[in-house]
Amino acid sequence: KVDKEYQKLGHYILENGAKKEDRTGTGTISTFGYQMRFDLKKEGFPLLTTKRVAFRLIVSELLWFLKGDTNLRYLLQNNNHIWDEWGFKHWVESPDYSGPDMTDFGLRSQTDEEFNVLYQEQLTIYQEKILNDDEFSKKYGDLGNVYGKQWRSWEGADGQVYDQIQYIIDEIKRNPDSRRLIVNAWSASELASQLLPPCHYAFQFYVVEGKLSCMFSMRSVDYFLGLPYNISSYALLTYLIAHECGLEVGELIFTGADVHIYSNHIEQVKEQLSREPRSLPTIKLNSEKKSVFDFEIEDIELIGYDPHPTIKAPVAV
Ligand code: DHF
Ligand code: TMP
Repeated sequence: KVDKEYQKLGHYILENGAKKEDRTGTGTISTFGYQMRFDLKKEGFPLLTTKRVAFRLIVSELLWFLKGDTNLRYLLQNNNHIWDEWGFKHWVESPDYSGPDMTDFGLRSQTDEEFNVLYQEQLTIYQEKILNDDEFSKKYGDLGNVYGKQWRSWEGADGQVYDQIQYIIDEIKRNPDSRRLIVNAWSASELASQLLPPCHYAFQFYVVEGKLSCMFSMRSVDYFLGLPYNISSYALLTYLIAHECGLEVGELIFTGADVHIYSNHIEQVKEQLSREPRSLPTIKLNSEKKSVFDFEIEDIELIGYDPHPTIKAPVAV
C-alpha cells in the first residue's frame, strides 16, 4: 500500500509538476501541497519495497533524534552517513579549513572525477576527526540546533528548557483526547544556526479507540531520497510511542508542501515507478523495554523485508 501511494505521488509530480530552480542549483520538478495516509494497523510497516531502503539508517537516525543528539559522531559510530555532507560543508567553509578548495562540492563531485577523488579524501579525513577528535567533533560535528535539540530541549522564551517528547508521552497517557499533542521543530529565532532548517518541522498525535495516529508536516520534500526515510521514520516513532503508552498503532498521515523530484533523479524515479510492489514487512519491538528513551538499535527488528534492488542517486547539497 505504501508503494502504491508513493507511486501515485511520483506520477502526480511528473504529470503536474512545474520546473523550479532550487537552493542547491540542481533544479527540480515541483508541486505544492499533497497528503498521503497509511493505515499502520492494517497494512504492515510502511517501508518501500520498490527499492531497497536501509532500515538500519532510519533506526539510528530516529534514535539519534530521540537522544536529543545533534552531533554526527553517534551516526558515524553506527555507520550512518546520511548527514555527513551538511557537517562537512560547515567545516570546509570555516576559517580553520586549509585543504583543497571544496566550493560546490556536491555538484562538482558528480561531474568532475578528479575533483571527486579529492573530495572523498577530505570527507574521509573529516569523518575520522569527528570520530576520534573530541574538540573537533564538538566544533565541526554538530549540525546546530536541529531536530534532536528542538524535540528534547526546546529553549523557551522564559529561559526554561522543554522536553517536547516527554510532554506528549505524558499527555497521551494522562489526557489522550488532547488536541495539543504537538511537537514543533521550527524555531524562528534559530534558523541561522541550523545547518539545514527542519524539513519535517512539526508532528501531532491523535488517540481514538485505543489507537495512536500521527500526522507529520514537511515544508520541503525530496521525493526520491528523503521521503522514503521520512515515512518510515515517523511510522517507527508512532510504534515506539504507542508501545510505551499501551496503545495500538493507527494511521500515519504525511502532509507535504514543496514536494519535488530533482532533475538528476528522473530516470531513477521512472525505473522505480515501473516496479511491482511486494508485500510489506512488519516490525517487532523488544517488549522488555518500555520507555522510548531506552530503546537501542538492536531492540527494533524488521521482519520479512523482501524489496527490489537499491537504486542509487546523488543527493543535492
Ligand atoms: N537534502 C536533500 N537534498 N534531500 C534529502 O532527502 C535530504 N535528507 C537529509 C538531509 N538533507 C537532504 C537527511 N536524510 C539520504 C537519505 C535520507 C537523508 C539523507 C540522505 C540518502 O542519500 N540516501 C541514499 C543512500 C543511503 C546510504 O546508503 O548511505 C539512499 O539510496 O537511500
Ligand atoms: P531546502 O532546505 O532548500 O528545502 O533543501 C532541503 C532538501 O532536503 C529538500 O530537497 C528536501 C530534502 N529533505 C527531505 O526530503 N527530507 C528530510 O528529512 C530532510 C532533512 C531533507
